[in-house]
Amino acid sequence: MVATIINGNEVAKSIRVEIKAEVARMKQDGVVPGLVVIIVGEDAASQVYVRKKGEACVEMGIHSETIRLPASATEAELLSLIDKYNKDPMYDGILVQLPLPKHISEEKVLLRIDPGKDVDGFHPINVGKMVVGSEAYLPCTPHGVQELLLRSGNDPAGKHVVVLGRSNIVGKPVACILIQKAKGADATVTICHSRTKNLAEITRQADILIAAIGSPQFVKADMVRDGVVVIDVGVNRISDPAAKGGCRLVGDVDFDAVKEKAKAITPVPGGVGPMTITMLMKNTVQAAKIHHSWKG
Ligand code: L34
Repeated sequence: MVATIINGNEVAKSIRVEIKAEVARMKQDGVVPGLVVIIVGEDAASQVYVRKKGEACVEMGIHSETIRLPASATEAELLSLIDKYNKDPMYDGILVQLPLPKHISEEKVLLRIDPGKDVDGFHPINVGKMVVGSEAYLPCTPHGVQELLLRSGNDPAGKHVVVLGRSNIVGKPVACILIQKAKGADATVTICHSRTKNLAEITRQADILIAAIGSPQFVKADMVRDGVVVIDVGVNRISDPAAKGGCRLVGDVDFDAVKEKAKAITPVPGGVGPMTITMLMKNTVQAAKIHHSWKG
């Protein structure tokens, strides 16, 4: 079997058309969604992602501001900046790009964001709501993965989903979302990680394999069964003398080999990444609707 390529850029584009139209209608009623993105330090990949978030806001008609703090910024400075935006009614969403420098506590920072403005869905209140299945801002990458599955015709209901990775940003929440008794979920989920024994035996049982470990081209063809659907969340830069700039992006999956066996697979770039940004736009618009009691 040679896989269908799930085009994340195309799926993201069609969702953005919906979001943009909705923002235009909100603006007619004087409601302008606002997002502030805070980045600390110079991490090159984070800079790219944050730039893309700002560009997407412009495209959607969402008011946005990006605050860049030096890596030397203190935890207290960051916390007081969050306090300022918690109080500012211009902003419906606050996002602090991760990872943070080591001297700043991620836990403290995420707790400080008003849960009603937590468009990343990382505040423990929103994580708790997600776990019990009540209405909450869902974390952007896991929610994007779910949308990609649905919009590519791969409903996870009743399927065996194997998740590689147990991070708070992707592995744990994606598993949590897909086991819910809900439309677009209802999967049987296995989570694998660095201490899992007989990993390939488990991944070969997957109907849907979600790779989120941050290890370039880790998933090889002999680790999947024929007809698997593969969602590759990894974004890794590897050196490649043939590529312009001397490096290129690859996922956590050995794409060229695995696509020969899969039914469908996401590429990197152009798979999950654009969906992450799009779900952030969706959450920001949702926050504005709630803050302004806008019913449409
Ligand atoms: N707070 N921190 C917070 N929220 C998030 O949702 C994120 N994440 C992850 C890292 N830290 C975060 C992102 O924004 C990962 N992530 C992210 C966002 C966008 C893209 C990838 C990861 C993306 O647009 N990827 C493009 C390629 C970009 C490139 O050229 O480097 C793609 O097509 O995959």
